[in-house]
Amino acid sequence: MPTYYVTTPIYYVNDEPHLGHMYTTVAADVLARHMRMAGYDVFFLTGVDEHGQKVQQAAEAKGIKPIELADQVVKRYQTLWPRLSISNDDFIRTSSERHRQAVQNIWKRLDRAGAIYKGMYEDWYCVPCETYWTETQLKDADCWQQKICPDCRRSVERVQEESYFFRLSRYQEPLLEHIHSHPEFIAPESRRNEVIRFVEAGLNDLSISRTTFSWGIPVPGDEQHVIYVWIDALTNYISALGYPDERYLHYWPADVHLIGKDILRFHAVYWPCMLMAAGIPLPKRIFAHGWWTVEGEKMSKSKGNALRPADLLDHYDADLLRYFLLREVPFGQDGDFSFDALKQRYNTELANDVGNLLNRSLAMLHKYCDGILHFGQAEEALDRALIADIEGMQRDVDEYMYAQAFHLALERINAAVRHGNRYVEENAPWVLAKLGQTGRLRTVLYHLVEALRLIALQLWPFMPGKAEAMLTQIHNGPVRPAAWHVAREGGWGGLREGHQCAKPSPIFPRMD
Ligand code: ME8
Repeated sequence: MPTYYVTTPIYYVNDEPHLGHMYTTVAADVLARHMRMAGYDVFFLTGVDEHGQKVQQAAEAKGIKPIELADQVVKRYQTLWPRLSISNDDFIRTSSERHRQAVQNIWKRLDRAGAIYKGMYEDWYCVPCETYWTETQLKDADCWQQKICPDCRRSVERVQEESYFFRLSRYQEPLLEHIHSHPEFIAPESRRNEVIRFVEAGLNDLSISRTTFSWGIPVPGDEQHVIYVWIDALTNYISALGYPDERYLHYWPADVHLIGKDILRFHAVYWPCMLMAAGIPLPKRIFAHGWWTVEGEKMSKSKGNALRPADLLDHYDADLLRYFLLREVPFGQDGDFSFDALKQRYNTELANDVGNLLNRSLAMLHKYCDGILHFGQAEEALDRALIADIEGMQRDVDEYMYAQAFHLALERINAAVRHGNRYVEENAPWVLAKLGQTGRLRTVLYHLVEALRLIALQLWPFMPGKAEAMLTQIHNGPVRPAAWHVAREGGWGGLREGHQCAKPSPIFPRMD
């Protein structure tokens, strides 16, 4: 069975989960579910990033130990993800022993390759981003006067300490060569160009250890130093797979690392260079999605407008939130979360289109045929067009998923739903019933319900709960799509002659 490995970033435990964390994790879940259904042996990883100065400072501010803070916040993630139907196969904590061993191992491997040397770091550091900045970079970004971070625009601090360095500069040309020979490596295109420009401007060696705080993984053989949190964090993608044990190669290299655009440089520059130096294959693809604002404003703690998924879930269905996040904004672009837009999407696309198609189809099946499906008579052009569209939907959605074009996948499914509603109008089953054309009536109802079944199957990765509810009505009993494969259950004609469907009950009631 082919494998498919998808990851989310591991989230810092200095603060609670917010909308951005939920976004990447939902996208990864949709991909994982789709790929499992497409027949892949999928590994879907998420987790938390526990080390570093930022987490240590947040713990100090609360008067507790970093590990105590981590233990508290990790619970928030671990209780949140099931509420959002996240089907991750593992959850990595960077404070775990398996992770520590992997990080120290990769450090030794880099050292043996001659990619590490000791020196002095005398420049700037942004704690919120856990990023080093040179004076020149601050000046180039117009941040020198205020001494602020070019990325997050918060204060940077001066750091002067002994440090180990990674010979990043050595990998400038090999990295460019890799990016050019693998056009799919960084997506979307605009982000790829951004990385190329950054690398072409020249890579400086990277400071990869700190001595002025202690919350991290010690450098092997020099315990005064803790390993730079990004070297530590990036290694999660292989530590969770069992690295350095060879079994990590079952899923590695990753098929896609899903990340936000804020952490592109770490994933598309530092990580591949580290892997090249260590002689480990590079991930196949890195997809950097855009950022959400909320009701037109940047989310921030000080404004108090950071949306917390746990609060959203107290008021909105998990599936609706999942649908909205991936439907509203093309993956890769920035977008705005607003409650009006959420309601609008739901009422037009789910309540009116999908919900209506299911309700009216099952209601007519019960009214005219006691809820029993019959093949009816020979197919006509309208029926063949519907089948072709459903099969086209399956192919297109699959293609869009490989490109992480979630919004296009949903648009394509919605187009099939609209076709279904058009098919109802074109065939007017109520007229067929009146005219006593039972054969044709049965054909039409069969096509509607079968189309709905295959639409629900495509919707399942996006809205597992709602799609299961749809399938439960169609199948008239409990279903387990998690165990289904499109190649087996996804073919047209799966519903049998004489199959009894359940009575419709509203799955997408209108929201006011
Ligand atoms: O960066 N819109 O963790 P983090 C969309 N630990 N997505 C957003 C967002 C927004 N407004 N804000 C955050 C870290 N995100 C590191 C990662 S990986 C080896 C280490 C999402 O807790 C987005 O995925 O700051 C971003 O990349 C991630 O949250 C950063 O989470």
